Amino acid sequence: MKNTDTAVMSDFAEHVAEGLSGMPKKLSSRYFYDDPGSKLFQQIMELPEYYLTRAEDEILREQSTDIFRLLPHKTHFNLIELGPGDGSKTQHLLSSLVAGDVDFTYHPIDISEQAIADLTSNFATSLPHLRIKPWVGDYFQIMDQAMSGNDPSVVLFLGSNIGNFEPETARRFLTRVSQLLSVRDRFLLGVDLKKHPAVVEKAYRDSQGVTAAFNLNLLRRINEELEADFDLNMFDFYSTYDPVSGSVRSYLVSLQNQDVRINAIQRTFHFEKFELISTELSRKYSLREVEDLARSSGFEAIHHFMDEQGFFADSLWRPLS
Ligand code: AVJ
Repeated sequence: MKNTDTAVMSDFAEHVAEGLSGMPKKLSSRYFYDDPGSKLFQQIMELPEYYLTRAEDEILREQSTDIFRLLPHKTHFNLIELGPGDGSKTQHLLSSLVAGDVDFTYHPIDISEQAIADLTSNFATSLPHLRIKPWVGDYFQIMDQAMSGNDPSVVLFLGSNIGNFEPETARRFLTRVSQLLSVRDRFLLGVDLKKHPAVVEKAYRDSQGVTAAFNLNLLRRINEELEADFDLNMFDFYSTYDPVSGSVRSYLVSLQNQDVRINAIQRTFHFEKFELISTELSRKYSLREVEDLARSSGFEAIHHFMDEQGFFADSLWRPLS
């Protein structure tokens, strides 16, 4: 391959080349969310085993006035959401703020242009009075711009998306957020809590195989976007939960000795029979760990809003300086 070709390689191509060259092989769940992947995730949210979405929905539906009461702002503020997806997570909170005549502008920020377009058109119908300024791009660059005026901000990072980060990466990410915020700003973090391990295990190994399809979709995406020849029948999905660390780890398993060609990067990769590709971390925290995470990233946890079963927390944080 010529150097000029490498220079124009997409992020995705580069990621795949690097991830499949390493030992052990890995691919990041960051790339799960192309259009078919986002549809599969929407199906996951409806699964009886996937308690996360319903638990957080319950919190944001039943406690949005309590949440709002703890926000310091009685004048116009920016409500900035990192990675809103299709907006279904935030719908309840937004509609109760709109119904309460609260003065705010909603700034959804997503890396997916499609996600932002869908969310914007959904909210145009369901919440016509919502003042919305949608953004596509890098969270930190855009937060900086969205917060540039004089108004205070509330930043949302919901849905246990933080769970996809290794704890150290989570801390670095949250520290960067705290550095952008001032003392009058607030941060609301959606965290999936440690609970009976059997409940967690089932949520990531559903009986309909949607979670498996969600992971396998990554190989289909590589086939389509990078001209590869993964045989999806020759890979399986597997996940484990370690209740001590709170880590659900997901994998694709090669079911035979096989070679896969990826034309776009002009590489062939060998997979041993039963070799794993690591795909996702979905980390669970205890409330103690949430508070430690807040403190070690420049925040203080003010209040944990929880569902009835204590499965999930939306934790409200204030920056320390
Ligand atoms: C969207 C990252 C919160 O980790 O629970 C669902 C994605 N993976 N089932 C999660 C997911 C498998 C989900 N997050």
